[in-house]
Amino acid sequence: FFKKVSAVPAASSSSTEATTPKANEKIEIVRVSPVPTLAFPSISTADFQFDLDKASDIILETAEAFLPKLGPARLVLVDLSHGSKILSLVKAKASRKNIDSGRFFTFVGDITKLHSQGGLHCNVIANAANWRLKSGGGGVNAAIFKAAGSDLEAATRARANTLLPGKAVVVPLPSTCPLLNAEGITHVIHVLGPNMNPNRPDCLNNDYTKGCKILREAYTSLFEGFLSTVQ
Ligand code: AR6
Repeated sequence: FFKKVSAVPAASSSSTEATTPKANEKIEIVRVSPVPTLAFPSISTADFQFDLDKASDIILETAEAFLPKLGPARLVLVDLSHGSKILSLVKAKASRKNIDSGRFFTFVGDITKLHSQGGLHCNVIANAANWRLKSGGGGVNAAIFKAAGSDLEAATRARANTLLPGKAVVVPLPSTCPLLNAEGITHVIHVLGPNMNPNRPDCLNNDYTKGCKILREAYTSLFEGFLSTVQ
């Protein structure tokens, strides 16, 4: 990410001159940091079977509350396919609200390949984790641990061994990590959402009063974790 800066004062150049460097004009190339960006999957709505409509309300509500605290930083909800129901719901609800679409938007792509395949720079990604913070399983957890290699497992262990529903843990990636080198991702934030799947631990048996509270806490912990990487 580079920006071309003209050394000629803006006031002394017309708009045509500004785009056409002269022989005596100095061009200075300065490095500009990309806008801090968190890419996150929809927590709990696939393997954990959480209701999509309720989840979309909570994503919007928590993102809206956090945007003013994040400066220019961006929040991007990601899913694998253009047919994603959660992306459609969030997109439709966001357009009805007064949310800055440059700072909160949806994106279709593999969260481990957003820069290389989608051209989207995200320096932090979230993982819909399991309570043991173990690699494998399915969904986005398996994809992130696979793409990050053993570095993520070691870096995660250095921070935490388990996670409670509604909590998040921020894991900085070591310089050897393939996700950092290939995609520019500096941190993974593991988040554990509420579970409505009877075949997974801590099933809430359709108790959406508890479930919504935990999902709200999960996104709040995630966005707070992201904020800590921005500050
Ligand atoms: N890139 C972007 N989004 C993805 C990707 C990917 N590579 N893979 C899946 N998604 P899920 P959960 C989307 O099931 O419901 C795991 O086994 C997916 O379409 O990964 O919170 C863990 O170990 C969906 O929208 O997470 C836990 O045990 C979203 O990511 C359990 O599943 C979340 O789907 C967590 O279940």
